[in-house]
Amino acid sequence: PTDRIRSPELLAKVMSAEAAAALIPVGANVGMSGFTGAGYPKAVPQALADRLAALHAAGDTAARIGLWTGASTAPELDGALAKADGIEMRLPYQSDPTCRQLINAGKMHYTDLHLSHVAQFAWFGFLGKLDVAVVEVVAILPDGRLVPSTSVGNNKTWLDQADKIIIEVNEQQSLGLEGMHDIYYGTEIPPHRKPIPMLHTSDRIGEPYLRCDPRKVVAVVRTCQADRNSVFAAPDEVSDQIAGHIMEFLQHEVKAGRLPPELLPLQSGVGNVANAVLSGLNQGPFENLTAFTEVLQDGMLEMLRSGKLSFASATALSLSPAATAEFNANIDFYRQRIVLRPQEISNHPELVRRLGVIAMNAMIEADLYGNVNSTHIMGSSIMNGIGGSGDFARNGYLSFFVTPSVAKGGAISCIVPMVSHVDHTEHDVQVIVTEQGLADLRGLAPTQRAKLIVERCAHPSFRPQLQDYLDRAARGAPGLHTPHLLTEALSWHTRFLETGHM
Ligand code: 0RQ
Repeated sequence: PTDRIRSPELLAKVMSAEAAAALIPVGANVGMSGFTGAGYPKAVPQALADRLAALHAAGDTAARIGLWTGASTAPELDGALAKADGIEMRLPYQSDPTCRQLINAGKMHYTDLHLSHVAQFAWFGFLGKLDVAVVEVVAILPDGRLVPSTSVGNNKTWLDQADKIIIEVNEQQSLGLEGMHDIYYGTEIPPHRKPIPMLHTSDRIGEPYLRCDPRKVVAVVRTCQADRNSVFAAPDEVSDQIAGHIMEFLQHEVKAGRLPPELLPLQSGVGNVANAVLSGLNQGPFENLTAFTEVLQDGMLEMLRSGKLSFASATALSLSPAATAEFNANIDFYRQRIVLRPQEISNHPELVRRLGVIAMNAMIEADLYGNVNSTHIMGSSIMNGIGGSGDFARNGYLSFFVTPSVAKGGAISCIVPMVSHVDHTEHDVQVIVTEQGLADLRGLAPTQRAKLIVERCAHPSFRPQLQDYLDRAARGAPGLHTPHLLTEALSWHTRFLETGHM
């Protein structure tokens, strides 16, 4: 099957994954494709993990690489390299259980970055030298340009910056993806930056292919394996209640004239609550919606099919196996309605601000004043990472953060006196939603925010305790703008660590 590798020069570089992995120097910084389990290389990472494990067995226990990606990947990439203890530094986002365990055991470094920052930090030289790019594509054109796969992520930057390139051509990915991507090459480094010429989510401002210097390509590897494609659970009652509060609020905002009837471009994080909100929107009164988001989940495909959503811009697909089959079967329909962009564009603060994105992201906990922790359990253990939530939350027209009001069967309140780690400051958080209700914090002072968050969002089993903290802080704090009892502010977390209950 040579039809997918149409450049004779690159066809001559086809080799096994093992031979390709042998070309990656130990200690190299390696930029791999992959974003939320889509479009990641399937064979070279495992072969590299085997090679590093063999080096460790032979006594070279320090043999590792720096691993940079778009966002989270899959067991064949993060999982394989982490199990081999082959990662020295991981960035910018992960959600792999073995990675998480090593990071929290202090055995792997992890730099948790805003996803829009990654590409420019690489150009600025802030992350060190990128040595090798390993990128999955759908096909190679005769002139060496690449048809991107199910995610774009940072691939443009990896291909530009790396000295050596390894390409995986995955014959499992649909050739119908050709034409769905829009790779923008106009980003310059300050002081030469120009405005990004995009006014609507559907604007195409770049090229459908990734440029690639064939002289840098050291290996081409054939693969034939599907993306991770995890299944989403059907929305549970809590997710449905959260979605219901958001739907009611959006209708209220339209009535008040603060949102147009077709709303503004939607960004939604990944997970079950996000899918529940999308299914709420799919049954709701709004028409001609658009999305300017990172990841396209099953829910967005349903909305495109029903016509509720007219267009979606993202950097990656993250579909269940059933949705993938449906997507591939109707790819000509979806190509008219979906564009996949580099993540520096899908998450760009300039565009998020200009388009007026409605950001909806999940969190671990929020505090009485509206600071949000999206990444850390009990202050010190990483869960996943900030991902794109900060890109959208700070710059969006409206920013929602959602969570069930309690975790771990009610032992933990997700509304606490003070968050144990801050990802989104009170200044970036406008609306907090739990299954209990919704707190609209816009224009409120800290004490007004706190009152609303306790009343609307806290679980009844923790509400009196939170109110008591607020009352005592109002009497005992040295300042009454944001009243806190500093010796007590994190006592809910320490109590949980000591007793298993907040
Ligand atoms: O742990 O599975 O061990 O029970 O945290 O919680 O409720 O299943 O929620 O899967 O939606 O994840 C913020 C982590 C939420 C995610 C976060 C425990 C809880 C469970 C997961 P268990 P849920 P979700 C665009 C946007 C940052 C990136 C982002 C995330 C586990 O949404 O990573 O926004 N966001 N990207 O039990 C202790 C609490 C807890 C708690 C929940 N208060 N204390 N544990 N848990 N609340 C997408 C990208 O950027 C790619």
